[in-house]
Amino acid sequence: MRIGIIGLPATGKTTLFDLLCVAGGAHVSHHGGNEPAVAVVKVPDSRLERLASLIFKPKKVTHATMEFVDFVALTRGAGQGEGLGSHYLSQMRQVDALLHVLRNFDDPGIAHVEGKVDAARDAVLVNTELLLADLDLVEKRIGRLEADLKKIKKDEALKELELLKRCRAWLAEEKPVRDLPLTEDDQKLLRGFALLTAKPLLLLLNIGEGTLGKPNPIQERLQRALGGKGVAVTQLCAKMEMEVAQLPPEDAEVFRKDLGLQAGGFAEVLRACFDLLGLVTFYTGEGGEETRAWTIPAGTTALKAAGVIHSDLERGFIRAEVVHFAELEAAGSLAAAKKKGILRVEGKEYRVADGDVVTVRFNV
Ligand SMILES: Nc1nc2c(ncn2[C@@H]2O[C@H](COP(=O)(O)OP(=O)(O)OP(=O)(O)O)[C@@H](O)[C@H]2O)c(=O)[nH]1
Ligand SMILES: [Mg+2]
Repeated sequence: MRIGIIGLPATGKTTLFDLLCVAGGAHVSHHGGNEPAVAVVKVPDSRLERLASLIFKPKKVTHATMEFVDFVALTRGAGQGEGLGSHYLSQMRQVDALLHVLRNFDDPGIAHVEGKVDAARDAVLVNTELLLADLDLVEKRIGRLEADLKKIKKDEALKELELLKRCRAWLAEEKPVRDLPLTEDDQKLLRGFALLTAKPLLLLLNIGEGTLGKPNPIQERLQRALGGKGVAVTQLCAKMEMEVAQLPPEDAEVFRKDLGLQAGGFAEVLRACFDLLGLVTFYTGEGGEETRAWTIPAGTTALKAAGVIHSDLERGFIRAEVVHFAELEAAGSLAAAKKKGILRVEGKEYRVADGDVVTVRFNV
């Protein structure tokens, strides 16, 4: 899964990106030039660590990962092709979700492009640019389809045209496509366009050091104004989190308490991304070679989950042996879990749950 970090200039996008890299032990790839940097971040996971140290004692521990892209700032007009940010709109379409960093800290030394710090206004401003970018794309496609339809009438093209016209009307009312009621077929058809306002959106308030631990009325305001299906609001002090992330773990703990930082701000951002994308984690570890966390959409069947591990496991699937992490931890080992009768045998259609420890039995 790939998350695009977006926002106005100097809101803390790169500070957040660096935090994700440091705290998430990321491998960063930067192709130079004008390409945005991409970090493959390890998802912190205490269950995985406990499985490894207490149950499986493997040679290798592999965390689930999530990718983050540090995009160039968007500015007013980007949706209509102005500014540097507009060059990246097509790359922004390639991500699975958008993480919008909103400046919510005062610092007289750092100018705000819009003059004054106002996170609620910025949320709407960037939203509008995304709406305009989508509207532009939809209109261009409508134009092309109408030209084609003059030459030959095709049912598929007519269906697409009708759907795009619905999108156009919706966007023109300044409503994001994620809120447009769509059938599954419509969704499939639209997926190819990768509309920005159809993507899940995480609004992240980058709060000032002085407001740590205090209630933030803007968070609630944003939730009310923009919240809804596929939108989440959270907050973090990127600068302070970055400082804490660079400390040895023991000192970091003490610092967090003193500063009133919520437990693991970095982990919470990742948690919010997981929830927004409807993802869950399952684990494998039998055999002792590797204990590993895997990411799947909630509701994935055991057969498809097996395929995420390896296509051979899906092809030759016989059954899955499943026990939940908490039960396995209490039992102490897979053998003990089996003895207690809590190791379940599940078939292809079983929906893997968050925290399941799974062993796939398969024909080679
Ligand atoms: N006081 C304060 N300053 C912050 C905070 N987060 C970021 N900054 C500062 O804001 C400035 C901009 O931060 P960046 O992370 O570079 O912002 P950006 O959004 O990547 O900026 P551009 O890529 O230039 O658009 C830097 O000087 C940061 O140190 C914060 O939480 N509090
Ligand atoms: Mg930056």
